[in-house]
Amino acid sequence: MIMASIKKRTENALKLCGGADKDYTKQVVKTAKALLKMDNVLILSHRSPDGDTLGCAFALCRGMRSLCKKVTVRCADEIPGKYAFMSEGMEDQSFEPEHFVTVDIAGPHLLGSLAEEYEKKIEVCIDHHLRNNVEAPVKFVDTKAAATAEIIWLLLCAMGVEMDKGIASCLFAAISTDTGCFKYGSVTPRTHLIAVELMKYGVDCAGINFKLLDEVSQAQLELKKQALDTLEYCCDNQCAIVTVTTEMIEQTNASPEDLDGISNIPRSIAGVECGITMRQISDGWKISIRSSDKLNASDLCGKFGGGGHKAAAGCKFTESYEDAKKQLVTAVSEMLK
Ligand SMILES: [Mn+2]
Repeated sequence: MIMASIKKRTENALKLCGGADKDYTKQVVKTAKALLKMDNVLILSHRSPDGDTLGCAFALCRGMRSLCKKVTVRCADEIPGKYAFMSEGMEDQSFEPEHFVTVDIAGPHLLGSLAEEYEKKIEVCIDHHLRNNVEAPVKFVDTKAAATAEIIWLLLCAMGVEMDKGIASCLFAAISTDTGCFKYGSVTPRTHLIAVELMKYGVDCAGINFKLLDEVSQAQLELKKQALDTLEYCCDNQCAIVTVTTEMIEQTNASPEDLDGISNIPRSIAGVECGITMRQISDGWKISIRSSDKLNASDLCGKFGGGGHKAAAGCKFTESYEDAKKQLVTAVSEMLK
């Protein structure tokens, strides 16, 4: 009887956002069922948290709490202040977690400092990244979802959670940030149809979009100014590189979230198919790639042990700046041939 209603609710939700085949429906039902069985749940977000991982975590947490479950969210890194609205009004719950769910996490290393504690305990993994290597008995990875939040919306509907403004705001923020305000190639009719459903609950869409996508701090702008001075071109101007050093970060007093947005700059230049941002970290260089259809960013980063999406991916180098750059540029020029 309960199973039948999960299936019915899943079908209704899928109908609202463009439909799906039998296998997909089954996957939603299976994952929703696994979540419904759990109590005392810990939802894990990825390190350097973004709008998607946090929006998913808090939406799922709010939804499962509304079903009278004990649920909380954890992340290895501090949650930037601009996302504070997501957990607003939520009570602290103290309990010993028994079940573990990851959202928007492509691999155990993305748990950051929490990896050791939880990587072997994950029961449900919900994600949309191309190369997902999380080990979990229930894995729902939909690489066609523009944001993991699209999947969370389906799951909450399937679970019979009553949507409210708090949940809808988390999910809208997640989708909007992961799609650059609905402008990336990953956006599908389903992305918009789900946003329509969320807007019905009075989400302050303009406010969220401004806060999360447009607003900059003075430190962020100052850092951007300095980073732009490092801009250089290669591969017949089809590749542009921006560098952010530790010195720049210290000098401008920029926080990790102030780095957001810089990685989109090189790719935004006309004629550039691959934008590279090289950021100095304690043990080397953290690379962010943004690319056009001409180059698969995930494949490029895969060559160096990283990964991500077709148009946005990342990897890390422990080599010197010049070495790292040389390896990257060689790989890019080969891929652009
Ligand atoms: Mn995501």
